[in-house]
Amino acid sequence: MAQLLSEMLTHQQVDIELGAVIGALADTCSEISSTIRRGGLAGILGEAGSGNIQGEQQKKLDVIANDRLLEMAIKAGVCAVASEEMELPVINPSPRNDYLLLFDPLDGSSNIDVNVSIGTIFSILRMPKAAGRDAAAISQAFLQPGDQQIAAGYVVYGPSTQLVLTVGKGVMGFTLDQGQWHCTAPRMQLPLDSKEFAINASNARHWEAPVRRYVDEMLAGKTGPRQEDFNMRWVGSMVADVHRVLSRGGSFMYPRDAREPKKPGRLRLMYEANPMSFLVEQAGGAATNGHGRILSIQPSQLHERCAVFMGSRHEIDRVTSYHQTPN
Ligand code: P6P
Repeated sequence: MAQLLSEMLTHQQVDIELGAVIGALADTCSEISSTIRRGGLAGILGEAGSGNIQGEQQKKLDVIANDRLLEMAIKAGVCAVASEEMELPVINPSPRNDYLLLFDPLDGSSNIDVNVSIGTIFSILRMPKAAGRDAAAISQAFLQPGDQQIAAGYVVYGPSTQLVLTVGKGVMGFTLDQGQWHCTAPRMQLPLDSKEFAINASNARHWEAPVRRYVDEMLAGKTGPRQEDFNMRWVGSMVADVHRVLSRGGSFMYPRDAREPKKPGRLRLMYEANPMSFLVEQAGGAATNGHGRILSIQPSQLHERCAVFMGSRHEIDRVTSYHQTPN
């Protein structure tokens, strides 16, 4: 019989407080899953009629998921919460631990109304011991490199609802059944090589030369320098694409491009790229911004963005090396 989330957390000797926060988060995602599955019947599709800090139109489910996760986090006693949907962190008036929780409550929400997989992404940091407990100090405390994460994961609301989690001791996968999370993948490992890549190819004319070279060589297939045929996927939901990469290998890319040259990329560092990079590295893969490890980036703003290349190590090493060689 597959072990439950609580049993796996005990088995991995996870601190009881941290286990309690992860358990509460997983339970809230179970509730979110039930709401999503009712779709139009629950009156939760469509726009919320509000915008977020990213300048994006919020979907009703963005707001519902954010509010439920925020309520959970405050009850679980975390020190403070940051979200893609909230400009500023929310500081817990009655913290019971020194965890900082960050999340993208519903990633890929543009897919909600067309019934394509979406997900919740989360990252857990710890308040530095020396940091003050005033609002300014707590807000500043979020700005830690991804290597400082003590836990990270996502829940993908797909044909089945799955939780993929790391506490720094490998990557575990769980499947939801009647409110319980059953461990169905005790140790997810990324193949070093793959013949599958994910990128939004409609942006090709805006890519930088190293990205164009990397993708063109794969498109050339057996007749080109790679002498292999490749396959392409693009769901338009990071959680779905990265879950496929973690499950069977491949590369997931969202490079910076010329559309907005001042922006380092589209995806957000703190609650998208960092948690996914922690998972990918823990599963034996690699994750860079084209020039260095994503987990080494020192953030300067809570909602900053970065370029993302992550997946099978040999593929990410290759595309990153192309950024090192002159045009
Ligand atoms: P595009 C969803 O909005 C998201 O942030 C990621 O989940 C996804 O990988 C990406 O944007 C899709 O972007 O430009 O293909 O719509």
